[in-house]
Amino acid sequence: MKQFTLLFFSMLILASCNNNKKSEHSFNKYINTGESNGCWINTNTLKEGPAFSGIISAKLDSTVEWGLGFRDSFANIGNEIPKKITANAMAMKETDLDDAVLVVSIDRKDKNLFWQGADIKGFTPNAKEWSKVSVQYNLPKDLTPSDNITVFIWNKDKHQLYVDDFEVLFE
Ligand SMILES: [Ca+2]
Repeated sequence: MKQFTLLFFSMLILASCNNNKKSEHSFNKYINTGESNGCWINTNTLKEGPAFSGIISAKLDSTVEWGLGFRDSFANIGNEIPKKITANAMAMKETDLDDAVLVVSIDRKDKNLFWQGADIKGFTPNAKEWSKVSVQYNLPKDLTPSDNITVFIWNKDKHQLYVDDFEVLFE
């Protein structure tokens, strides 16, 4: 029993980067509620404060240009190359000045293969209210397992913004 338990926990550790439910197409599902981390970048922006879920969200302000994001290779994301990505997040801007961008970028070593940015202000009509930001893109057809995909908030004008329940879904 003890050996079985050890094996089980070893498997959990191996799967730690992929700790979310598998979808029907065998792609992993990634959600960052601020309360826990996975394959996420810029998690130093996670702070206690205004939050859509729990007590933690990602806080972007005049000191933070690169906000919470997700980064991994397609080899880790699923057992085939996905055709489509959906990124969802809850966002709350502090003022109407907000001009941050939800970016989806794919790189092969030093070369950028794909870049799409969606202005968050288009999804957040009112300051100090949580709104859903959602984008969906078809991915290029010639991707390889070693290509990396990054999905992140680019706070290009460095205004104050909170982001919570960041989801990255592949299909
Ligand atoms: Ca949260």
